[in-house]
Amino acid sequence: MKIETQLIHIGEEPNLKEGGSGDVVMPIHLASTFARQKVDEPTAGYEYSRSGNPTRDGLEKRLATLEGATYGLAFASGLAAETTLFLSLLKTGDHVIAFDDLYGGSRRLFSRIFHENFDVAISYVDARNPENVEAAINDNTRLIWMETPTNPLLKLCDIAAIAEIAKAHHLILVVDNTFMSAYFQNPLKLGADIVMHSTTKYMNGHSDSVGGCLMLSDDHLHEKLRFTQNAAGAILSPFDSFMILRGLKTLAVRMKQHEANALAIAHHLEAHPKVKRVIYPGLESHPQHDLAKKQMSGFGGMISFELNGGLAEANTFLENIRYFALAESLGGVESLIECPALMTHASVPKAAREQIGLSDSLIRISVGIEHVDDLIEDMDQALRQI
Ligand code: P1T
Repeated sequence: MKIETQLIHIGEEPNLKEGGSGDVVMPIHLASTFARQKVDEPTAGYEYSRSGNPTRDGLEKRLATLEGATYGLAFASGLAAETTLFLSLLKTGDHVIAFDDLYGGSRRLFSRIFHENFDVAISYVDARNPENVEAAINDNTRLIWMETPTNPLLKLCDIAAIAEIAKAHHLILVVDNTFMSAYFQNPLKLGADIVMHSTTKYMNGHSDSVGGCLMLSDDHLHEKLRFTQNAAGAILSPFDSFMILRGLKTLAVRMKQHEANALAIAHHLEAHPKVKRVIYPGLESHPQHDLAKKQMSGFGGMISFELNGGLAEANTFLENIRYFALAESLGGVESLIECPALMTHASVPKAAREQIGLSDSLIRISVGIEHVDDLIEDMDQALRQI
């Protein structure tokens, strides 16, 4: 089955068995608990909604299929998925290697909670070069955490090359695939052990649900994650499970349009005299354009750029843009714009931001699926105000 069909049918098959209502859309099962006949007899499949819920099950099944995984697990946010993963697979004294460019909230979770409170050591490395990952491995290393393309600088790491290093050293490789969605990149097929998404972004696609997920095929790792999903309880609600099942149905058509719009805008900005540099994996000027073509089937809808000048020019631009809402988050049908150093990545220490090349005036856009002519016209009028 092709992904366009999986997106619509997997996990949402009408129940035509006796007593089934045949809904063509997954019902929202709001029950917190499920009855049984006798205390010593198993239930009809569900006991308590933290442990398992039919709406969430449908979503988890679809999520697994989309990444070519055996198992999918859904959580209350992307960070809840990350927290569950760390709680399940690490203990005090363990060491994690992470890309030095990550969503600010992921870095805050790793450094401020797991490092400061639980003594998990974290090395942030420039993973564009896989040798930097290998060089950071020590006797306590357990896990490699990659985001590719990264947020917000759209740096890439070679998933297959890092997966080889992880295998050779018996380490778990996790890839945060949020920016590409399951439509444009499938890290498990490139050798990663676990894929993570903030479903808040492209997977749901409409900026109206917060969620996260993990997909994997290893039975042993799955057992640990499933145990913690229930034991720690950071589960996705039935309503949000329904929302993501609904949003996913259009993932393929949305991603194609996000990409087409982003490519046109990236080219337009690159040629604009008031723009200093444009970062988009689909541009030939992106230093890792060849790797992007190799491991992704599209380039996505995220662009970062800098204007000539500095913060004052960036502010004028942000104050005058109309169709791009000045807001955190990404991956929805509507275009969004933000300034990472002051917004999504404000929790990353300034020295760390400077080290990775994240300037205060960098602007990040999440290109929506509006008509691209309107978006370009809007950018041009805001640029004229500078
Ligand atoms: O917001 P939440 O659903 O908890 O997901 C966290 C997260 C994880 N990974 C990546 C790559 C992300 O971009 C995010 C959330 N990012 C934003 C809110 C943002 O504006 O970048």
